[in-house]
Amino acid sequence: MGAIAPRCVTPGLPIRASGPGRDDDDARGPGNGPGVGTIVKTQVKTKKPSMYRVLLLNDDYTPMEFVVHVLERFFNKSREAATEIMLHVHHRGVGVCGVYTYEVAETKVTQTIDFARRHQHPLQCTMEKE
Ligand code: TYC
Repeated sequence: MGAIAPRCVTPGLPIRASGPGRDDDDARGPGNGPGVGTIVKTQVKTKKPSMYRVLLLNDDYTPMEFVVHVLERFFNKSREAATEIMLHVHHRGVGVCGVYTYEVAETKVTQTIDFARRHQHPLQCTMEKE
C-alpha cells in the first residue's frame, strides 16, 4: 500500500479534495459543496499522573545520623535539607521526604524500609496520595 502524502490544512476550514478517490466528503458542514469536507481536529487527551507523598515516621531508636543518611541516599537531599526533614520528623512525628509518581514513591518506600532493616533500625516509611 502506498503512503498518503500529508497535506497542510487549517482545522475548521473547508478543504477541496482533488482528483479521484477523494475522501473528505464525510464531514461536510453547511455551505460545503460536493468534494468539500471540513477538517475536524482530533483532541489528544493527556492526563497528569497522580502524585504520592513519601512520609517518614518517627521512632525512638533509629539514630538521627542514619535518618539523615537515608534522606541523602534515597531522596537526593543535601545534608542541610536532610537534617531539616529529620528534625521535623523527630519533633512532629511525621514528615514528607518527597512527592513522586506511584512507582517511584513505592520504590523509595521499599528501599528505605529494606535499608533500615538491614541495619537493624525500626525506621518506617509510607506513602499517601497527594
Ligand atoms: N527520634 C529518633 C531519635 O531520637 C530520630 C529519628 C528521626 C528517627 C526521624 C526516625 O524518621 C525518624 N534517635
